[in-house]
Amino acid sequence: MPNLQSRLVEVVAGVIRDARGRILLSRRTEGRDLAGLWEFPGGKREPGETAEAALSRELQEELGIETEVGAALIRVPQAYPDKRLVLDVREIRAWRGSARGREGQALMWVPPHKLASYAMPPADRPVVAALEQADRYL
Ligand code: 9L3
Ligand code: MG
Repeated sequence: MPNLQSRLVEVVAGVIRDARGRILLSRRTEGRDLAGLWEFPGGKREPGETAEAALSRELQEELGIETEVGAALIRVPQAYPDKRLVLDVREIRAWRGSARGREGQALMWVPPHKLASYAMPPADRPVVAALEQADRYL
């Protein structure tokens, strides 16, 4: 049974698109949890930080890009044995710089219809479903 008293970790992630409409995935490096899985880039929000500020900071640290954080796409709760995580996913409205894996991680620009074929952390799966839903009605 999930322990409702367990630690709550707030994580922010971004949907970053290039000029061709492809979406950026980042591969989690060896030696961390969920290593080898492809995720929407982002990381933990620090105390006192807004979600927007946290996401811009994480994307600068991990990818070396300046970003304008846009609308909320989806919020995914995920229970782990030792913690509860909430993944707060935002659209990136604009960005500049050239994205590179500044922490040794591989990056991949993926056409939206191919996102589902990448192995992802469980919290990122509903993000793909939300994007499919959104893109279908564009
Ligand atoms: N996480 C899941 N999906 C994502 C991101 C950015 C993060 N798109 C999970 C993996 C870790 C936790 O959130 O369990 C914290 O992320 P990090 O600080 O290890 O990147
Ligand atoms: Mg991270």
